[in-house]
Amino acid sequence: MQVLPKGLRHIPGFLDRARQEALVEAIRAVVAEAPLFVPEMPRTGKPMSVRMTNCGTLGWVTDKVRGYRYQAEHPVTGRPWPAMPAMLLDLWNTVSGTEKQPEACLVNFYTEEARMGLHQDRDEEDLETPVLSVSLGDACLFRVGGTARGGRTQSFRLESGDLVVLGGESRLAFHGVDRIYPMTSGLLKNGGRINLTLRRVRI
Ligand code: MD3
Ligand code: FE
Repeated sequence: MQVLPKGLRHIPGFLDRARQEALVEAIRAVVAEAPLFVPEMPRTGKPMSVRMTNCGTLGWVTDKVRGYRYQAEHPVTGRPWPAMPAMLLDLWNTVSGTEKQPEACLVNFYTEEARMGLHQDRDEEDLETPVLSVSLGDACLFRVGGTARGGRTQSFRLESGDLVVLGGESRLAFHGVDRIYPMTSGLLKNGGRINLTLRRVRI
């Protein structure tokens, strides 16, 4: 019985260690310009356990009052997001299979206690172009189900250097991160996990 949604492509170990290190350096430069912020759940204001920032022309943000949205400015500094590093655009053009270019790269930083609950990504106007996910640092247990909440789910590990391309039906699949496996990668000096998701937002 099929559980993995059609169109989900997991590419283990796509990035070698040198490219992972180069990407971490590029993300450090992004974070220096656009500091990690604490996202809040809409309405309740409950802080999420993952810290975030973005690069590209648009970034995904959320707070108690205004909820989930894309905007061109950092929610704390008010400055435009840093440009998307060329390495990420190259990666997108190698694996996404689309001519459209990504506008947003959401940077998620997980400490060992951080989690991400099951959700769909549907704040984009463009729900057809694939999403590209890049994992760096400690491994995680990733969970993905179908396009309806409450269906069967399947879990697998995402390791540093893995890519996931979410095309086709999988673009609207429920997914989340159940746990981080501490000390499973030496890539980040102080441990933790970084996930990058590249997205096309506007049609
Ligand atoms: C399946 N991030 O930022 S990446 C997110 O590991 C997010 O930080 C997780 O879910 C993380 O929204 C999961 C893999 C992923 C990303 C986007 C998807 C899976 C997806 C979009 C649709 C379906
Ligand atoms: Fe998501």
